[in-house]
Amino acid sequence: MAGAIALLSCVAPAQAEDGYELWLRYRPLSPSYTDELAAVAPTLMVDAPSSMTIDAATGELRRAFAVWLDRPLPIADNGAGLLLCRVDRPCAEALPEAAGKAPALPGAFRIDRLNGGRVIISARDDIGLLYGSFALLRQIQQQAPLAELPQADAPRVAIRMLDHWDNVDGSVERGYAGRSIFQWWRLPGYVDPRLTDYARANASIGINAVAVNNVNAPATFLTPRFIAKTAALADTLRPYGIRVFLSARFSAPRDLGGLATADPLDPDVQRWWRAKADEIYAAIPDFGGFLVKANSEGQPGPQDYGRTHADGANMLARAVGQRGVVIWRAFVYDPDPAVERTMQAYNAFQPLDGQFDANVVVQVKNGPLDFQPREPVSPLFGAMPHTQLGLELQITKEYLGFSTHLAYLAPLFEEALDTGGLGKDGRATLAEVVAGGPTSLIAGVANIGADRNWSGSHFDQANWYAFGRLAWNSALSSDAIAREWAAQTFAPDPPLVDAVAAMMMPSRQTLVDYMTPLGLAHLMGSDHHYGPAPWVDDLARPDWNPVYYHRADAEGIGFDRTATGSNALAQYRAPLAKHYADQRDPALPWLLWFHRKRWDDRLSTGRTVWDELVTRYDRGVAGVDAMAARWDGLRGQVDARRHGEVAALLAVQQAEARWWRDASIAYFQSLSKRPLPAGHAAPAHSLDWYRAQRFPEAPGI
Ligand code: GCV
Repeated sequence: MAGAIALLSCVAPAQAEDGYELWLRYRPLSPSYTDELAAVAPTLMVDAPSSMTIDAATGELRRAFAVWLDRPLPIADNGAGLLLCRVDRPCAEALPEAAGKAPALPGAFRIDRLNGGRVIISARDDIGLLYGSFALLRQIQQQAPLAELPQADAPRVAIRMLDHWDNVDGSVERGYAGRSIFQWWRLPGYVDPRLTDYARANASIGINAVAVNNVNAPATFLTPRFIAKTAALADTLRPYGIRVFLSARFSAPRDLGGLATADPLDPDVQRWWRAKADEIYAAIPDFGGFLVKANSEGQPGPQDYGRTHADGANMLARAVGQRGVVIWRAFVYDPDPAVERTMQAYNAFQPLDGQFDANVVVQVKNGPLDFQPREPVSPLFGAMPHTQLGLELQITKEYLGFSTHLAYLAPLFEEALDTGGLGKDGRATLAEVVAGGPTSLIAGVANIGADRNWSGSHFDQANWYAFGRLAWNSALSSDAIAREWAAQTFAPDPPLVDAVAAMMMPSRQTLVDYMTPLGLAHLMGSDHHYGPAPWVDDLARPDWNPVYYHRADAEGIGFDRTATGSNALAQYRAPLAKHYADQRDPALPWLLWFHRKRWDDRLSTGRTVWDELVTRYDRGVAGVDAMAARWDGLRGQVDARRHGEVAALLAVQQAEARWWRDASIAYFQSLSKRPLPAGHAAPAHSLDWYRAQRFPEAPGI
């Protein structure tokens, strides 16, 4: 009977699914592939000292193989089956010469097939065996030919981290997938079993660190009650190789400790933090360290006492000592709003290069502004050679349509990681700047919540997945990641995988086209960042207003950041500055970010700036329509529930892409006074109508 069910589910993918299992679905495979698999893995043998991480690895292998083989995978003391081998054990004699030799960050592994038969996963550490197990399962889920299993892999970056912006009350800042998964109120007594699934998912893509609370942090998270709660989380995540971090409020010595100051040079303050770190390490021996947002958007920091970011970071780093790291965010505002917004972080941090302790990582957002649909990279990546810089990406789509728009972010991440002209000699890519040492870091602001499907939409799971895969290995291509995700998430059926990848790959550019074409940025509604509001001009700081960024008027549009304007370009090293300054076709994505143009200036496309803008808005709308049509064509090939949920969100996106296009054109046309180019329709409503829209229910504030 079980066999009949297995066969059925191979041929009828229309079984209802809710997305909870993410990419770890382990559905039955084709009968011929299953036969081959049964021949190479009749049993599982483990040659490694017992540990919770080894148990996690064997548990995951047995969970998957039980489905594939339609019987439990027996654990054997010897034999010819699948072997998990720690290279300091006798099993290593069977391994190829290279195994365990190359120095690498923890987590490196090999998968070998000996004499064309037995599959061996080997590693120097337990976490490598867990990662190797997940890599094997990933290959099998895609029905990769068994001859293609052998591989050697190692992470390029030591700390591959999710930053949760989760609050004490269970809400999530910029969260679009429900409440916090951490359920603070029930901790530490009750740990939701879901957190083990969360840990499995993270480990399967190499994520090994988690900041569990919002960077806008109250000191509450440093109280004994919350340390106990965090310790319970750490216990659950530890078997999967995940260390917890806490966002720390810089003023905690005052807020909790009753001190009169939080001045980092004050001895009492330093003692308070050392005692606090000791208290945390007593409860969580592998605590990762602190993540800090200081002197930014109202958060306290060392500048409140006339001290520098380095003074603040080093004081905390000394409290943590050798036991962990301090991740200090470079997302800051200059107190003087007259300084051009995109230059502020560089101005604040570049002069501090070389002043940070060895266990401080300065975490820099990918762009100099704030997670826009497209930004140039932050110039800091080319300007702090004596500082360990970490990269911060945003997985939750604060500025990219929340969880209702389909936008696959791997191309955005890849574009940033592959940007060259950085590092100390101006010849490194961003990926190279951040890779390497024991405190190398790539962090992503999580898009995870208590929604059944974790991310608010099925396709947003791909952004979590792609983040982990690229943090592990930035050389992977977005397309390859989309394909392996689609095969595991839907089915390893090549035409289906082709169709899903073809939807995903252009989706971010499509969104750029209908929201922020040609290098425009920060045009979203105030506070919630939902929908278009390019007209907003009344917020307290000039650099909070969309009009500050697009600078459109009767004459033209765009921000002159060249030498005739703010000269932000000068913060980049020469080759990259030259690339960004280019105004010809491949560089058009940056055009209005760096240049101010007249409406009638002619571009390398042959169109005027005005006509090009309108053309791109319409290209974006057409792109969403194409995506929806492609998905419609997959009806019956994807289970009905997930198909219907994705289709419903694509319909929302179709409507909202039109809204973005129409509202933006209505506004810019009120300034340009130019007619729409032939063949492009007028906006559906008046500009006043768009300006009057209000969304008190929009999430994320
Ligand atoms: C956590 C942006 C977001 C804020 C966020 C901030 C940051 O401004 O809108 O919600 O705060 O970035 O990264 O600190």
